[in-house]
Amino acid sequence: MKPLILSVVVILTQTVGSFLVHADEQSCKDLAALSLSALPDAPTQITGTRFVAAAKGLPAYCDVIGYTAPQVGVQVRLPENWNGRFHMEGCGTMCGVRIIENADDPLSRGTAVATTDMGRSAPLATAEWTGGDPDYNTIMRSGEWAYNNTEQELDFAYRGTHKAVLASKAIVAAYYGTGIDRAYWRGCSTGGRQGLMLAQRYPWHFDGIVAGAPAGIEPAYINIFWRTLTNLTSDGLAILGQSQIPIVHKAVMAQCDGADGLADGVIDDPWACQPDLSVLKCSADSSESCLTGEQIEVVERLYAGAFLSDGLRVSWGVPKGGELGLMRYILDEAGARGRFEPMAQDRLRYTWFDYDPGPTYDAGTFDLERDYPRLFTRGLLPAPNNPDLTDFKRRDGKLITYQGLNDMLNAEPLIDYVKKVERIVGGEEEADAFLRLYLIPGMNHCRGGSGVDTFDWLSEIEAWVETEKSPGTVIGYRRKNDTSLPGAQAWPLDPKTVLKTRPVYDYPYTGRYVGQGDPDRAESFTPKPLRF
Ligand SMILES: [Ca+2]
Ligand SMILES: [Ca+2]
Repeated sequence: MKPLILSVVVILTQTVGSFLVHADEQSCKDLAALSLSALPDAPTQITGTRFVAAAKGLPAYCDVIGYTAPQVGVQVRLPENWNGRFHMEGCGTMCGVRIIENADDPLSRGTAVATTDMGRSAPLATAEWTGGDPDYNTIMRSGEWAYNNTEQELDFAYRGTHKAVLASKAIVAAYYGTGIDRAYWRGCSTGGRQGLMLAQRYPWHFDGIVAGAPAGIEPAYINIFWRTLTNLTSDGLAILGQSQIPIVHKAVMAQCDGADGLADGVIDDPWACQPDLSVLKCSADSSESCLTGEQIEVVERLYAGAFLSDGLRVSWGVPKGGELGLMRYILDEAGARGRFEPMAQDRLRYTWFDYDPGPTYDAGTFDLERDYPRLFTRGLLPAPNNPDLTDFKRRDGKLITYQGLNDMLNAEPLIDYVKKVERIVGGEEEADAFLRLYLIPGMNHCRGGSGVDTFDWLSEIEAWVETEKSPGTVIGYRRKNDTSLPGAQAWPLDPKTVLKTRPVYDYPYTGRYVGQGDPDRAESFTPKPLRF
């Protein structure tokens, strides 16, 4: 191995000499000739470079695309007047795309940014095809790529991200001719999963990691199809209808929203809310906005979560206040044939069983008792559930994780995970030195919902890593007409675009309205312990 490593160092050193620290058109053009074929563990091919002039709040930068073996797509943007930081942006769902614009905010600050497709790319219907936004969803939510494809599943699980980090860092170092000062990861959902996986498996890659709503800590997160499954009769017909979900939500909000001190559409502590569902029950003279006894039993099961017959919990319940998220899983009206959310169906067909049952598999045939224990070879591959972060801590790494309390992916597995980390590193105080968990009332999966959903996590993690200023209470924002992607907004926010602010606290606290003052202002809230 030694000669190979040495030869790469020589290649990099030679290349470095011909590049300038500041980006310019010629050095960007020259970068296309950079040979990284001998980069250990990540033989890399640059497939294109282009120099982009300063515009729209972004500095001039060199845009680089390429791949690392076997076919992990990488994109890197190298700004002029580089600040020495490297930032990598996570992906979402089943990835397969590179949405590097999500890292525009660090790029605007002079940070070199990168992202990866996690080991597979598919032809993207770009804006020219759709007449609007690129159609990322079709690629990101389809699972056919994983059909009998262990290599790419391994890349999706963790190897692809690791290789993309190696490739991106090598490109940054070669271009600027000097090493990276600080490296940061940021992502949510699958991006949060990537972040935790990096802290667990490759603790030397990043100094600071922001891992939002990490997917799959609960291995083979069956809630994405079990919620459909538990709503089916033995004939496969939907019991609770989609149009009844808002009725349930309204009843829960009526009982729990104001009970936390402020009727603002947000339940501050979902675990403190124990709604009386009998108010929903149809009586002899009731209207359409009521439920049958059988439908109320479904709602009770949905809140309780899934268990095996020996009492083992295998999935968590719908968060109180987050009921509208069920409309993704209960797609049909009562009595109609129940259909499964397509990505949930694909997970079962192509990613979780030892032998992919393939395109004809019907999630409706899943038997919890028989089939759940069969998901623990492949289903565990992408699970970021190793709580031993000792090495990441020893390297002085910092980790911020967060999740919305209305998230249908459930905050409970993340809370459990953080508690396990605390035990392993020697208690809460030791964990406090490198780890923060924020739970955000009213927020859905990564963003949206009825609460605040916009945070400057990046400034928090950079300050923690670089100045030892540890994050305390963090201010969340809800913006007017918010359609932009997470991370793409410029900081500080224009106050004219802010609808309201609220503080979020390190776990186990939620915010409670103090009883006076503007309920849309962070100053009007005080911490209160959550019931979980
Ligand atoms: Ca409330
Ligand atoms: Ca497979």
